[in-house]
Amino acid sequence: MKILIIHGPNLNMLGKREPDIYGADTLEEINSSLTAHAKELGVDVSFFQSNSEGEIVSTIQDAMSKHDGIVINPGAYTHTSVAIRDAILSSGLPVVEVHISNVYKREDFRQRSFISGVALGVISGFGVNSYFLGLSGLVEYLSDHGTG
Ligand code: CA2
Repeated sequence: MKILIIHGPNLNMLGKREPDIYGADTLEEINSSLTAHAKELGVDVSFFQSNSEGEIVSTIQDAMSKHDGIVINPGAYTHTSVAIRDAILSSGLPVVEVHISNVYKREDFRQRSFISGVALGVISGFGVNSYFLGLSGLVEYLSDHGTG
């Protein structure tokens, strides 16, 4: 089972700014813990981070032929991107949307997601643990429903 984990804009700054909201771990540390977690689950994970909407769209398109599912933190594009939503929908892949912060406790503009309506599920507010919960949930879903 091959899972792609996508980190959207500004998440390359994790651990370097705003630790009160987004935690103290760097993206590299999070990815290496996720790799260890994936090994325990018996699945392969690969990672992609971009600050560019178009690169994220192209990566989702490419994932169709290479991966069985996606865990994505779309960052601020969550609240703006019809293009990422359309790419997820046309990929046909199961996608779990994750957020480090609880977006429903924050500003009004963060409470609209263009992604949630095409996602398998959404996890928000558990800190970086949201990624681990999202990965576990996706792997369990694929084990039960097949990788297609
Ligand atoms: O809570 C999340 O995971 C978000 O997706 C994070 C986005 C925000 O726009 C969403 O509403 C919720 C922002 C990511 C910014 O990441 C930073 C990390 C460290 C330092 C500065 C920014």
